[in-house]
Amino acid sequence: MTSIAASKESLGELAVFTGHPAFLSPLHVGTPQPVDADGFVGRVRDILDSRWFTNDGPCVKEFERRVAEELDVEHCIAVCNGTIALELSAGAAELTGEVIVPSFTFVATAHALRWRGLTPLFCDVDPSTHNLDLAHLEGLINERTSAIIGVHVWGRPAYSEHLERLAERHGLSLFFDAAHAFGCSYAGQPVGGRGDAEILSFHATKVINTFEGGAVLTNDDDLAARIRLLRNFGFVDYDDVRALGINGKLPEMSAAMGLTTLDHFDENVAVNKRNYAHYRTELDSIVGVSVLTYDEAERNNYQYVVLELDPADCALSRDDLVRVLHAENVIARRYFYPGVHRMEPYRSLYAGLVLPATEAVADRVVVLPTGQTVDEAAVATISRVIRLAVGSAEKLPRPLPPFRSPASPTIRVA
Ligand code: T4K
Repeated sequence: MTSIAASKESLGELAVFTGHPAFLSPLHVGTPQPVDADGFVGRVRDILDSRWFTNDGPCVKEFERRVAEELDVEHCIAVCNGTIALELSAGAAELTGEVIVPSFTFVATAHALRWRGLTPLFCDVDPSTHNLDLAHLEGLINERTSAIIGVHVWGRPAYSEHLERLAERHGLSLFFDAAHAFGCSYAGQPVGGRGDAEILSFHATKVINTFEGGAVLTNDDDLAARIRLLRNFGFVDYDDVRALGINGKLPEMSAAMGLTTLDHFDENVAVNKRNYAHYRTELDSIVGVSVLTYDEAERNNYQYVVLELDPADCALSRDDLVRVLHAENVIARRYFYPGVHRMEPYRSLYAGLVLPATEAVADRVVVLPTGQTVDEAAVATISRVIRLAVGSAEKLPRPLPPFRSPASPTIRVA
C-alpha cells in the first residue's frame, strides 16, 4: 500500500505551495496488481523442469484455453504483445489500403497498421462514449477502405448494430481493439467474440498481465489458423514456410504469469470497483468535474478511473490539475493526449487534420491511479487535493511546476 505522507486539509498544504508531497513515493496509473508469488513460482518451477520455454508450450495452451472459455470465444491465439496481435490480425485478414481507426486510442492501434504498410484513416469520437463517431466514420469509407477497427476505450464496448451493418454493407472487415476490455460485457455477453476478431493486451499494466503479451480472439477457424501460422514465422512443418510470418510467440514464463493473474482476476476487479466507487463519492460533487461512468448492468473491469474536467465549468485547466497532482507524487495521466493524429508519423502525414471531439476529449481527460496500491485513504487524499485545487484555482502559485517525466529512460529528440 502506498504511504500517505501528508493528508492535505488546507490549500497551503498542497505541495505546489510549501507542503510535502501527499505520497512518499510516486503513485502511478498502471502499477501492476500484486502477484501471487507462490502460484507463479510453482508454475515457473514446472517450466524450468520441463525444459519447454516457448513455441506454443503447455502453459500457453492452457492460458489460451482459459481465456477462450472465460470470454466465450472459439479461438484465443496468445502472442507477445497487443501491438503484434493487431498487426497479425491485419496480416491474416490480408487488409489493404486504408483502415479506419479512432484517433482517441493508444498509438499502437495505428502503428500496427503502419507496420503492415496500411494507412490508418482517423475517425473522430463521440464525446460521450469516447468511441467511434459513426456519422463521421460513414463519411470516411471509400474505395480504398478495407477495414474498420473499433476500440473499446476504457473497457466500454464500441459495439453497435449500426457499425456492424456499415461494415457489412461496404464489405469491410471489422476488428475490435479490446486491449482495455478483458472481463467486460455487452448485452450480458463477454467482450471478445464480435467482428472478425478482437485483440487483447496483457501488458504489465493491464488487468490480466503476462509481463508483455496479447492475444487475438476470433470465432473464424480460417483466420485463427492464419494467425497461428504468421505468429510462428509462417512455418507449417519443419523446413516448410508458407507465408511471411514473424516471431509473435508468447513465452511459457509469460503464460505462467497470465494464468496466475487469471486466478486472481475477480479480486483485483473488486478492488478496482471499490476504488471507482470511492472516487465517485468523493469527486462527483465538485462543479466542473465528473468521473466517467460504467454501465452497472454489465460486467466492467474498472481498470481506468477517468476524470473529465469541463472547461466551461471548471476553474482549473486539466493540465494544471495534472501539475498539481504530480507535485503530490500522484502521477495522473493524460491518456490519450494529444490524439494519435497529432503524433508522428501521422502529424506529418495528415498536416492540418482536425478532429474536434477527439481533441476536446483529449484536452479534458485525466486518468487517476487505482488498483491494489490505492486504498480508501489514498482515494480520499487524492480527492482532497483535487477539491482544493479546483476550488481555489485562482490562488494557486504561478507558474505551476512542470509535469513529471517517466521513471524509465526515454530518448529525447530535438
Ligand atoms: N491498444 C490499446 C487501446 C492500448 O491501450 C494498448 C496498450 C495497445 C493497443 C497495445 O498493447 P501492448 O502492445 O502494449 O500490449 C501503457 C502500456 O504500456 C500500454 O500497454 C497501454 N496500452 C497504455 C494505455 O498504457 P504507457 O507508456 O502510458 O505506460 P507505461 O508502460 O510507462 O506504464 C505506466 C506506469 O505504470 C509507469 O509509469 C510505472 C507503472 N509501471 C509500469 C510497468 C511496465 C509499473 O509500476 N510497473 C511496470 O512493470 O503505456
